[in-house]
Amino acid sequence: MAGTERTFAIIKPDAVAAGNAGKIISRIEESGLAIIAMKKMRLTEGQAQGFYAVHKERPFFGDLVKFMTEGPVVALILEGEGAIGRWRDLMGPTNSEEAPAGTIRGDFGTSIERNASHGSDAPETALLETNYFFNAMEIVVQSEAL
Ligand code: 3AN
Repeated sequence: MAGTERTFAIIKPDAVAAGNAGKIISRIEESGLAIIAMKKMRLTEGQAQGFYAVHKERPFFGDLVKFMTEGPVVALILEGEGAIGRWRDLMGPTNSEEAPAGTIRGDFGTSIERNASHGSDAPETALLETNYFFNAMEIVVQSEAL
């Protein structure tokens, strides 16, 4: 069992522009994952390049940065038992053309690039990505009585 985890999620520009952010947020809530931070923002080119730095040698890097900066995104931190895997299951496979109906990428994405959502792939990347987008004061810890 993975235990309580945090993961980092992005609702990408294609999904925000299509008016699907609310539907995706509903799916997160219905899944039982807690949204402990959330903000809408427009990434700069530098911010997108930094976020995807691991892909900088890949042929699709330039297009990916262009796509991620074409309009606003919604960034979130999700918390729950096994949150990293649960969020990746909700999203479905990377390529929206292969993602089954009922998954976020299957229902709201259109291609491998325009795939509606991002999710961290491991605890280390979840922490890195969370810290890249959010500071401690933006996180609302629901599990603690205030
Ligand atoms: P995931 O987001 O499912 O972990 P990664 O880490 O392999 O997928 O890829 C990061 C992002 O880069 C994907 N979300 C996708 O938008 C984009 N990407 C990956 N492979 C390609 C590709 N062959 N062509 C265009 N974009 C790609």
